[in-house]
Amino acid sequence: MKFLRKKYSNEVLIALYEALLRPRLIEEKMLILLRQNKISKWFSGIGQEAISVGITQALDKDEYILPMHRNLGVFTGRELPFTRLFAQWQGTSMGYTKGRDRSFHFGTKEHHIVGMISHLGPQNGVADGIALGTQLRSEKKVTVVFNGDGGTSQGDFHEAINVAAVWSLPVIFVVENNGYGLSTPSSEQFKCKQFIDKAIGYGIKGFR
Ligand SMILES: Cc1ncc(C[n+]2csc(CCOP(=O)(O)OP(=O)(O)O)c2C)c(N)n1
Repeated sequence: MKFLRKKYSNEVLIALYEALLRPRLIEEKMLILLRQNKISKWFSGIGQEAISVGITQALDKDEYILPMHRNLGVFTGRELPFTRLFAQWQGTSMGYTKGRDRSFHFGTKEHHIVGMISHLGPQNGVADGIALGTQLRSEKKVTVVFNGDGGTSQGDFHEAINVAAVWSLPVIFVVENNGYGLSTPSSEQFKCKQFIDKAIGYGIKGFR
């Protein structure tokens, strides 16, 4: 097999590989615990982890990330202590939401992660707000907000990108297209060929 190593050293490549492997191993364990009825829910990001991991590794540690329910690589990338992470998923008082939730609806200012808003689209507007703050303080920081392909069908997604474009806010809107909005196939969710085509309409850059 031929790998495209680019300019990266062995150390960097191994560190990236380990960063990729960590969420995968946790997820495999969580899926077993789910089948054993030891945890009550889990949204798998298996196969998508390079997106969370790559983005988190590329950012500075104090740049805000607004992840979704399949972005475990953001949490492991920011090195949240495992004891608290697992307590969160088990819904115990040591978790980030102190037992009020057992999922990914949590954040930690210490690690510059804003907890996902369950209604999906509205978190794009929060990203705009964070980015506006950095812009007003003349900080050279970027804010990254994750979306699933299904979540992009919400009006908030459109409004937030439009505002970010008009105000030139330093936000990266990530769309992870895994072919389904939970269980609704893409064909029932959107008609565009690819999401970056929408960027043209907003007047922003789009990369695939
Ligand atoms: C307004 C609203 N409707 C429904 C839900 C339930 N829900 C949570 S995740 C999700 C799927 C979203 O699909 P997508 O954005 O493609 O993400 P995926 O889970 O497929 O990665 C749904 C419908 C919700 N959280 N909020």
